[in-house]
Formats: sequence, C-alpha cells, structure tokens
Amino acid sequence: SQPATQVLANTATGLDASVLIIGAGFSGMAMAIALQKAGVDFIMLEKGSDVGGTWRDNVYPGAACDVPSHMYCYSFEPNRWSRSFAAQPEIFDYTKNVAQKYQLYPHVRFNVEVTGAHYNDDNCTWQVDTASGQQFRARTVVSARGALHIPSYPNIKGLHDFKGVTMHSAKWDHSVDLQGKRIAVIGTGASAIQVVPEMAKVASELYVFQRTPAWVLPKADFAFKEETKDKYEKSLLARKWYRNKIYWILEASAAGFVIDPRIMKYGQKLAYKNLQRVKDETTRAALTPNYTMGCKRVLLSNNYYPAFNQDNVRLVGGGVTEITENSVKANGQDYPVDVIIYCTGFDVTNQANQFDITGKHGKSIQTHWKNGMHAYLGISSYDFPNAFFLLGPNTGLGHNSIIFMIESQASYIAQALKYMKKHKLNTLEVKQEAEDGFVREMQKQSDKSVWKSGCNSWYLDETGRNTTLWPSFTFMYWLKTRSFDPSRYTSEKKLPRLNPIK
Ligand code: N01
Repeated sequence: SQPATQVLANTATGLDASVLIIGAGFSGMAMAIALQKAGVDFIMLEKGSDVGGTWRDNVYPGAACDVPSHMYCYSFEPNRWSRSFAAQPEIFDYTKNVAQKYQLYPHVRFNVEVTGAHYNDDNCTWQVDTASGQQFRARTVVSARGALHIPSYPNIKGLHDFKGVTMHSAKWDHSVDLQGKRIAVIGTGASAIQVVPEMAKVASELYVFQRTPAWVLPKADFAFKEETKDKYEKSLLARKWYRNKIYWILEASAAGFVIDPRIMKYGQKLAYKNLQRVKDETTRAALTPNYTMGCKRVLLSNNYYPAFNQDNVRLVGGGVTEITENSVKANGQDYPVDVIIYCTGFDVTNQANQFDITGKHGKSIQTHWKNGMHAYLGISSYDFPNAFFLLGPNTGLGHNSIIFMIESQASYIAQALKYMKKHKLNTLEVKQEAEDGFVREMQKQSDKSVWKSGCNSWYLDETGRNTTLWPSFTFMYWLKTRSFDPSRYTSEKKLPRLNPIK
C-alpha cells in the first residue's frame, strides 16, 4: 500500500533533508506529523518494511495493549476502537491509517537499518550510516528507535544446545504448527501473560517457567457497542470526556508509584482477589508475588490465572538452570519439550551499545553514558548538538500511556527546530548544567519511587539507578516540555559550506 514516490534529497543544500528521523513507529510518526505542522522538511529511515514499530513486530498470539485504547492513540487522531483494550492487529492498522492520512509513506525509506550516526564538527551536520552502506546527511537527527525492540535472551547454560523449535515473543514464527506440542514458556512478564493462555489452548503439555511471580490485576476488557463507537466518533466532547476520565484515573494511580509505595497495598488487595481464580493452592502460593506491587510492571489479564486450572498447564517455579538438547531443567528436574518460547523481554538499559553515535569531537554515546543513560528531559545531551531522542532516558512509563509522553516530546522538538529555523541557527546544543541538573532531579525523585522498593527489573541499570522511567506524574512532564526554553541551550549561527553528497 506504500506509494512509490519518495521525497527526494534537497540537492541545493547537499543534505538529504533538514531532519532525519530514525524509526517510523508511534514516536517517529508523531515527530513527522509535528514537523509537517512546523513546516520543517524531513525523511524517516525505517529498518522494517512498514510503519508501526513494536505493533508491526510483536505478532505473538494474544498480543494486545494493556493501556486503554482511547488513551493509546494520538490525541489529535482518535479512532473507532472496537474494544476497551485493543489487540495488536487493530493498533497496527491504526498506525498504517495514520501514516496514509498524513501522507507519511513518501517520506519513509523502508528496509533501511541505521547502524550509526556521526556529527561532523566542520559543517555541523549529521551523517547516518546504514547496514547496506548507504549514507544520509541532515542538519538534525531525531532518534525514534523505541526502547523495546532488541529481544533479550537469558544467559542460561546450554541455551544453544536445544534441538527443537525456539522463538522469542518479539520474533514470532507463525509458520510453526504448535498444535499438540510440548511447549515451554520462559518468563512471566507482560508478554508471557498474553502468550500463556493462547499456548494453553494448543499445547499437549505447557510448562510455564517462572523466576519471579508478577502482580496481575483484572483487565476491564470489553467490546464497545456500536452506539458507543458512534457516540465517540461523532461527539468530540464525549470522546474528550472519556479520554480525560481514563487519563486521570491512571494518573491518580501514579501516586503509589512515585510518591508513596505504601499506597500500592490497595492494588495488591485487588490482585490477591484476582489470584483466587487459580484453584490449586500450591500453584496459587507459587504465583503470589513477594515484592511491592509496581516495582515491576503491573500486569492486566483475565485469562492468565485461569489457564493454570487446565490439566495440560503446569507452573514451574525457581527459575531455569539449564537447557539441554530436548528439555528445560529447573529445580533439579528435567522437562522434555518440543518448543521453547522466550518471553524474556528486551535489552533496554544497555542502549549505548546498540547503536554507534558520536557527537562533537568524535565523543561516543558510550563515553557520555559511561555512568548510565541520561539526557535533558530525556531529549537532549550536551556534546550531541542537533540531536534529539524520543523515548530517551527516564521517559518510559509504568503507569500511563506512552503516547502522552511521545506527543509531549515531539511537540518540544518541533518547537526547538522551528526556533533553529527562525534564527537561522546551525547548531543547538543543551548546556551541561541543564542536563546535570535534570539527572540529579531524576535520581532524587526515583529514590522514593516504588521501583526502588527492592526488586530486580529492567527499569533499573546494573548499579540500581532508574534511567528508564519517568519518576513523576505525566502532567509534570507535559509542564516541563510544553514550551521549548532556549536559555537551556547554546547555539551557533555560522553558515559553513555544505559538501555535496557523493
Ligand atoms: O519482558 P519482561 P516482557 N530465567 O522483561 C524472565 C512492554 N510490553 O516482554 O522477573 C528465567 O517484563 C523475567 O523474570 P524476572 C512492557 O513495557 C507491553 O514481558 O526477571 N526467567 C520476566 O518474568 C513490558 O514491561 C505490553 O525474575 C527469566 C520475563 O522473563 C515490556 O514490554 C505487552 C530469565 C521478562 O519480562 C517487557 O515485557 C508486552 C532467566 N534467566 C510487553 N531472564 C502491552 O500490553 C528473564 N526472565 C503494552
């Protein structure tokens, strides 16, 4: 469905575009739409063959969103959602429809995997390298790569010895027939609780290998009636009221995450009640978490717990110790299986090693982040002029819709670029004092959050610092990013000659 015409290089300046956006998922698309409005030209580089990012890639059975659908969409582009929590195909379709409506497809170079981005001190531009060897140049680069896209596999003895089928939740192979197979699911996080009920329907034997039990709340998931869909489609007021209601309910729950974890005991009561759906007492006890709710992501499901009441489903606690040619070992026991499904999450806190970025004077992002990831507002880093991150350090969420954060960031960056254009600036670089101050603020706020209440999670880095999540209410982030503040940045006006692209 993608049009063949592409937006062509700006040969007058020798640049491919003023702005290169890396990634065409939810965040890259929001950025592109914000730039269209701001009148700034751009192109997008996308490693996949369509837009949609995580919702294009995560196609495992049961994949759905655990944020209400009317909150998990752009505020400026509502949708006639079929249910209160949309499933993956509907969200993927939504992203494609938005891309069509805003005519983003001609701006996207598909199947272009970016391997690195390098700042050129001489002419204040960014050169972006790709896996195919093709290079792109722009005044500004925006990383919209998303945080959760590099599958993480556990460091278990014998991992590569297994002779059966292996899959990761984020790399599902639908050509494999799972009917009647003995299946192991490793992990019990957000992906696993959606995969497990689906595997329970087809497996002859399903073993769920759990290292840490999760807090699971019931999910208010239902199909919208046609009249409700009509109402939200026709009435802007009804839609806004509904969206705002959800927003403030989620925001109120943030108090337990970021102000006082003791508040989480009310949620825990609800989750205990949900857990009673598991009939077997031993299984129920093994599924009972032993840390404060919210320390790891709170999960929502109506069919995860009931799956354990099926005769073909067995919970194996204690973590996996070894994988052999035909089995998974845990607690000294051997569990022979045909298929292993890794629901073991993503490589998140080590993002510096995933992408080769060098800023001023060849400084690498690894050097900049040697003590952990950080950026001013999660968006800008000193020594990396004309570069912006979407969903950068400390802007992930554990309690509300990430689309809210994305829109705040896209609007802020678009304002910054408009400012550059208006003042004919060649560089815009955040001041070190602004970034350092922001880092101190993030760590201070994180210290009282539930994520520091004593559990291991992908939210914390190896030194125990929260460098991934926004440790406050989301409206506070909106307040901080609402208007671009040039006093936090330095800029240069020199106009170097731009070499033509070879
Ligand atoms: O990954 P995870 P995920 N041996 O990292 C276990 C988003 N998301 O893909 O808790 C045994 O949460 C690990 O155990 P433990 C969402 O932001 C959103 O499920 O570390 N087990 C854990 O149980 C989410 O937070 C939706 O002890 C091992 C699991 O693997 C993020 O994606 C849906 C192990 C990993 O859980 C990641 O979720 C799905 C080992 N060696 C995902 N290593 C929505 O609905 C790891 N584990 C929007």
